[in-house]
Amino acid sequence: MRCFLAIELPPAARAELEKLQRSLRVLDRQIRWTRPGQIHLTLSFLGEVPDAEVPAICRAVADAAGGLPAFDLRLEGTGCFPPRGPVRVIWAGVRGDLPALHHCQRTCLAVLESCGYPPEDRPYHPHLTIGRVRPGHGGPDVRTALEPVAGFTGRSFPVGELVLFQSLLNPQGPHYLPLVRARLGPRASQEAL
Ligand code: 2AM
Repeated sequence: MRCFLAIELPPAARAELEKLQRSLRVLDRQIRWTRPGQIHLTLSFLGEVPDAEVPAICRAVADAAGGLPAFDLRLEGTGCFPPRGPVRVIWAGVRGDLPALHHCQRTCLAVLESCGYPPEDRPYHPHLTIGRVRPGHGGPDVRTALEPVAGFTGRSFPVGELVLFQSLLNPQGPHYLPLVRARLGPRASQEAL
């Protein structure tokens, strides 16, 4: 199954992103908006994982999470991928305790590597994909439309767990299914769903 490790957003942060998407309605024809309930902060994309290996990965992630502190983040800023040329993705950024986020992400990468899943060969840019450009619609007007929301900012929220997701690719778009939640902090426990 196709898997990735991520941080889920609390409902208030999802609501902030939904409001941001609504303020960008001028782009409705060009962008497929991510459903707010599906928006997440990816730490690592594992790709295809054989079913038999999932329990060991869940255990390794839960162990790693137990050694990491909880931390706070907030949504802030917007941007596009790639940084120049035709736009493919519109994202919201995060601020707050970024050193803790990067430490958490690096620790997870090391743990996943020890399970046989080496990291992707590109730097980590924490982001929340709020929309994907429909083919052929990523012209400079997309970047222009984002200018008024450059100052987008949300309220601080606690990050207390990591979630291993299965990504199901459907014709209507991807669906993300939580496989395991691993609490950050010394009393980490694993809750199989
Ligand atoms: P994205 O939102 O920037 O596309 C599930 O696909 C999650 O894993 C998404 O958050 C996606 O990031 C992320 N991801 C990272 N690398 C990926 C890859 N090579 N293929 C698909 N998704 C990837």
